[in-house]
Amino acid sequence: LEEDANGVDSASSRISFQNESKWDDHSSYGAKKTQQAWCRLSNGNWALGKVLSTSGSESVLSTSEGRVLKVSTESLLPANPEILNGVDDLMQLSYLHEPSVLYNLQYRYDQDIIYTKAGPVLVAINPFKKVRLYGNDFIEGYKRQKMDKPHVYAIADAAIREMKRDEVNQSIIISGESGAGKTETAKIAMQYLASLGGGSGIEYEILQTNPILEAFGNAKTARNNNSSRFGKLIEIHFGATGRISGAAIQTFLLEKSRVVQCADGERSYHIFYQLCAGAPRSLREKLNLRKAEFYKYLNQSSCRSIAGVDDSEMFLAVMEAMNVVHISKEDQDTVFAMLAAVLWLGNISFKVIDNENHITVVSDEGAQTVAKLLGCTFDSLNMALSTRKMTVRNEKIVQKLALEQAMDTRDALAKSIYASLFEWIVEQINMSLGAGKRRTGRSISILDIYGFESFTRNSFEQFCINYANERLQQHFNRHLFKLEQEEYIEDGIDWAKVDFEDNQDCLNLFEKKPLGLLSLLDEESTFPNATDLTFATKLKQHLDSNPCFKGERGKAFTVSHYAGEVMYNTTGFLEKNRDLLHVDLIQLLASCTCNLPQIFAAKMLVQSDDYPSGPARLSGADSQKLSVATKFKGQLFQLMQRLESTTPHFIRCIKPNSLQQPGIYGQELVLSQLKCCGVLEVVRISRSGYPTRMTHQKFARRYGFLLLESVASQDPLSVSVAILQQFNILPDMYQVGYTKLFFRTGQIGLLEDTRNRTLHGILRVQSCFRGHKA
Ligand code: AOV
Ligand code: MG
Repeated sequence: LEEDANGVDSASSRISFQNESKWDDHSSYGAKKTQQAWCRLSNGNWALGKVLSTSGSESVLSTSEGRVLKVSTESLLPANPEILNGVDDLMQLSYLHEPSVLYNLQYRYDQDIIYTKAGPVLVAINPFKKVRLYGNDFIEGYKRQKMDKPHVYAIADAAIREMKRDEVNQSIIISGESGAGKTETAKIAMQYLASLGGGSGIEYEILQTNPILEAFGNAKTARNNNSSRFGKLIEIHFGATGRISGAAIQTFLLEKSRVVQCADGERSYHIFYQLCAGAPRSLREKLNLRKAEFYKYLNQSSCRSIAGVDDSEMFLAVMEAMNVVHISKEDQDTVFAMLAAVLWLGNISFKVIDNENHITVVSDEGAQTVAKLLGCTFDSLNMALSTRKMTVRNEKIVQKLALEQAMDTRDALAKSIYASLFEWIVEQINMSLGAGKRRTGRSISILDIYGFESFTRNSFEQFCINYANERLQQHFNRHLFKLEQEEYIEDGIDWAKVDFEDNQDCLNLFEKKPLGLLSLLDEESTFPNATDLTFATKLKQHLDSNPCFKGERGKAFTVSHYAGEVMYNTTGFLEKNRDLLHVDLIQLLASCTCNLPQIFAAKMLVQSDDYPSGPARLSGADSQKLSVATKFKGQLFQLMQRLESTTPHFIRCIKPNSLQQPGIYGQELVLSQLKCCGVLEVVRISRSGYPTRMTHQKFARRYGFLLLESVASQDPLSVSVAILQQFNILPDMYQVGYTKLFFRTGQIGLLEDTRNRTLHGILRVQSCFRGHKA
């Protein structure tokens, strides 16, 4: 007999399943009826076993692996009957608690069934291998409603149906940690929507935006070989006939620091390696291209290839995709020239010319190639990288740069060219997709942002990424917990409130004015003498009492995010937030004969004029604009507003292991993800809740014509009640609110079916009539 580390300390005299009520307050399964129970092992995992005996606070359990354990009775949780193994929807579980949910998901995962419903939310567990769940047969199956198992296709299909039925725009919101499968899931959803077709190949164009954006915006990180380093919202537009009429893509904050540096074992953006590996001979010669390892920006990390990925093949795919979205061959060549210019910029070297560490650019192959690719002279490039024009007391002076400053200037130029190039490509894609056209129809948006990240070293990029995830989590909470429950209460129906982890405190930590992380960062960014250390100290001074904040030693601080604690290092925060490009560089770009640098420069000048004044403006710099954090916050607010006007469909991606390997299901890891996004609570709310609701008027209008007997009073409520009676909807299955009717899952389906059948019948009769007359 083994004694488990749980200890035996309860004085209960029966199997009390103490947690039962916490998870499951209206279960009809008595504890004693269940002989099977879950117990937590000392390693944190859960084991299923048969309760052999119980005496006092101790129970003896024989596990399915043949071990016999003595455990505290209190720690036992009742197991679901076998018939419920692997149910499609966690709502169907009789006992809803951590082990039963974990087990159900694992039971399915082991059979490559990676999708499971958690009430209204689709849970998707990353298989890290090809699973046979996609393609035309499946798409057709879901379209014809011959298939009904949980699937991304089912979510996309529901979005289409609801868009048509309610005439409301829809959104598919995909969240999860880095590497959980958001981007793949977004593509699967796009595939389904694209199958609706649109004519003139627009649906194919939409799909072909993926290889382009991934090449330019994704990179290998420690968490994910194909990690999105930007956020993306794609809005697919539908015309009156229900076919695709166009699309628009909005991107958020690209991580541009990666262009000039990345952690060891990580890579810069895929496109650089693809270009080096896959450019045809003529292009190689024109751009003076070398192998990836030749370039400093690419060889500072030891990693240059990704297992199972052929960069040169990918390059062909990207070129083909660019053709599809109507980027001309000429423009493509300019794009590649800009990429080569960025790579060669990294190889530029400096020569110290005096004892004050002032430098000049070495006129070697690197600098000469950059000048040629951008279309400027070596002298003007040298000037822009080695000096800075400044106005001091109304007098224009030229300051010589020291080595450090010059290197930063060179890197700033590389980053800015790349970020502008990314933006420009997105614009070209949008033009091709008809993003600017006036729309009359409806849309479905798919949101795929960078997932929550926590590395050993976290910087400004993780700070922004995790802030975005925090906002998204709130949107999720609002829709699945707050609004849901408020609606019940407002409409006066019986409701026992369900608690959930609100992340408002953490958002306040970021957003509060004047004493929040973002405000303090902006304030510090305006002081010319501020450093990353003064910033860290300031945070500690003002925020230490905030429960979500913890000051750390030196330049670090910790934030308690909904998904866990992350320690940030403030090194580089101020500079990245200011993101200044000195006028010298903008002028250099403007003077280039190559058209892309000119376009980039023009845009930067417009942007700096965009915000002529205002509190957010950063002073002390030559080029004035909003800080990165403030701009990002604004973008996120806009995004949230846009999403608020849509009906959301949520997909939660789960990463079953951190090795990016198939077949490994880490209970602890899965559980922490389920917990932090409140999956269990969502299921609880849905199970006891009423997910379908309709106003009395709408209900009466929609189904009133199905009534077999006329109703004495024609007011919507009476008509509604008559319909409910005629269709024998059980009283348990609905509640009548002041303004709306609330239904449990599945109840409205019967009514919809009858309505559709009846309408079809009427249409057939009508067309018969017409045929007869003709
Ligand atoms: P992410 O978008 O959530 O991470 P991805 O969608 O890039 O994660 O998924 C990571 C990897 O998991 C992919 O490259 C695939 O190899 C694999 N994968 C994910 N979903 C599937 C699926 N349905 N079928 C097969 N393989 C899959 V990040 O962008 O890092 O937050 O920021
Ligand atoms: Mg991604």
